[in-house]
Amino acid sequence: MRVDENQLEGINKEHLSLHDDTYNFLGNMLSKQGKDVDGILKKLADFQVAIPSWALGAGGTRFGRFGFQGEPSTLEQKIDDVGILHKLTQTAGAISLHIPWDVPSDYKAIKEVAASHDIIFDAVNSNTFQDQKNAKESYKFGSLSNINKASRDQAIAHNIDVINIGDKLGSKSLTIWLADGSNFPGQSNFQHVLQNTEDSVKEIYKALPEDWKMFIEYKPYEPNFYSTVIQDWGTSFMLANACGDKAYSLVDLGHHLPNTNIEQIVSTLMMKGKLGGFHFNDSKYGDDDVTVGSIKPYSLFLIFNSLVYGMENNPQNPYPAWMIDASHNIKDPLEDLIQSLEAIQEAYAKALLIDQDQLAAAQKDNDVVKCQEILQNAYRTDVRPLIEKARISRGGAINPIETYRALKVRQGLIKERGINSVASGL
Ligand SMILES: [Mn+2]
Repeated sequence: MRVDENQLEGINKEHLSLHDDTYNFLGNMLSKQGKDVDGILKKLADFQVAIPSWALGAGGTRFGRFGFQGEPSTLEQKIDDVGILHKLTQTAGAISLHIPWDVPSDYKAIKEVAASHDIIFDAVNSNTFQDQKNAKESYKFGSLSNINKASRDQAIAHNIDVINIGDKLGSKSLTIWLADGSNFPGQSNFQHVLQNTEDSVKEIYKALPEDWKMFIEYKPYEPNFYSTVIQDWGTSFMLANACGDKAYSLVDLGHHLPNTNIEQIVSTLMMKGKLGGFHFNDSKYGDDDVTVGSIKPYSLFLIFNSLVYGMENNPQNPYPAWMIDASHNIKDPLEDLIQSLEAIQEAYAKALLIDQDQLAAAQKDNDVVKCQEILQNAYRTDVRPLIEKARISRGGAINPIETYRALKVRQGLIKERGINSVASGL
């Protein structure tokens, strides 16, 4: 199933007059404020977010999973789904594979499918949070931190396999997230498990190709409920430093305790040149993994303010690898992802409207009210016509959700794959 270009253009024509009116109004207003509208449009059009291969089917909770009809059941079909997202939004030009859920059987064929959709392979993700069939060692009591050396060695070997698989696809980075930790006080020695983890990630780092990066993700709790070995950005940063220049921290928005100041963490990591990857989602309580921007859009905007500042002022930090890391329990996964992509672009566009020179001047004067006005003026601007403009400049849909529904994409997928297809993974 592919989006038909003629049909897409036909639907765009119906929306074009309203788009032109709203865009002209906004564009004129921003130009009068001295904004570089063309520069902002280019940044928006260039911004690409990877879609993880495990997010294209229905997610679930530990209480159950409600399937979604027409789910992709092969890696080819998952790439096709990202192709649909990319065609409509022009923002999803990459896929992030999860190994071993999505090991290609025919690398050449898989690369061709991706290229036909204009999609590249972003970071590859290892999995040492569950035992695979026929695995010799168990991760029940940890992987890279396990007190048992054989388990650690198996987890190290798996990560090296993942690098080799990614290398064949053109990926340039490995993301490590560990479920390792303990459920009860006294269960493990904090120093020993951290030392084991450091030794293990250093072993994996040795196998990293010269032009690759390694991202170390952190999370405060879950699946372990007493302690997590890589619990916060400081631990991740420390491990990345222990490995070397190609190792970085990865910030996942859901991996913080409530009310953590994530925008400050982003600033600190970028100042130190160590923010390598970034996972988008939203949450109310914990690692809820719901649609980006659905609960705390202002926080997302403040985080983007730090990201934009870092991208413009911290040449020591590489351009971050962006990915959506969300789960779709009750929505059509593709519609949910379109909503997330829009929310990301909206927060980015608003952050790009912040006048950094004015803000610096107000900070210098300790004019607290002015500082807040500058941020909130940007936040209160309805930037959607800018995003539409960036999207259609690349051949995308003016209104992706409406177009997805008008084209009856889900119905087409169900016809192609059946109502009972199940996506592998979560
Ligand atoms: Mn994540």
